[in-house]
Amino acid sequence: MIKLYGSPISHYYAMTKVFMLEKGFDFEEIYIAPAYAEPYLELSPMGKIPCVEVDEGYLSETTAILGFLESCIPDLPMTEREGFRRAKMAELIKVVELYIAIESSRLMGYAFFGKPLNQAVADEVKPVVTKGVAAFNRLASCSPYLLGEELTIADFYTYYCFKVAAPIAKKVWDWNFIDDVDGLRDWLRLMSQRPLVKLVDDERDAAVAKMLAKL
Ligand SMILES: N[C@@H](CCC(=O)N[C@@H](CS)C(=O)NCC(=O)O)C(=O)O
Repeated sequence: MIKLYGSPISHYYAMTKVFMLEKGFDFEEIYIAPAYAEPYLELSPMGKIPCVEVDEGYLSETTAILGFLESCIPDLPMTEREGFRRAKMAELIKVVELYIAIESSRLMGYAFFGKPLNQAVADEVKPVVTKGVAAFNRLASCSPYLLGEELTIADFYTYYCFKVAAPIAKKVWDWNFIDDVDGLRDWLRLMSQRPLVKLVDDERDAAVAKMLAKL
């Protein structure tokens, strides 16, 4: 059986778990925090969560994990099948990852964990995220899903990245970037109403509340 390593606090873990549930995988969850020592580096060479253990070996990096899992159950497709559309899906995911998620996460300590704001970082990140959101607005159709009629990996990936990036932008720059993307609020509502997304969101909210109570 596939093993999913990580913690429900992680939004990357949450998107992987939701995807596995939506695809109908049978899997076991194994709690682990990010770790930068052996033996975990054997599983996840950057020490990050999540990672999975499948028959063929260990796999880390969420987009790689989702891509592999998608190929295991092709009869419930969550990837664009036609080559160019598949590349457009990858383009959208890259924009979210590189210019919105990773950049805004540099301010996570301030937004969520009471650390002081590093104004220099905030000033550096804002123009990148601004361009990222504008690019996302060009690429995403939100009618009703990000790439149109079909639900794809991009929907799960973006939903969880934005659940973290949007509150960061609000706290740091008082900027509600969700309102800058046509149809995004309706898409967020649509995604959040999926029963399996609700389930994983509730688990993550509870785990985050528990962690914050300990700080
Ligand atoms: N690029 C990685 C990012 C995963 C990631 O950043 N996970 C966080 C938890 S949400 C983590 O492990 N943080 C510890 C670290 O960055 O060393 C992926 O796509 O899986």
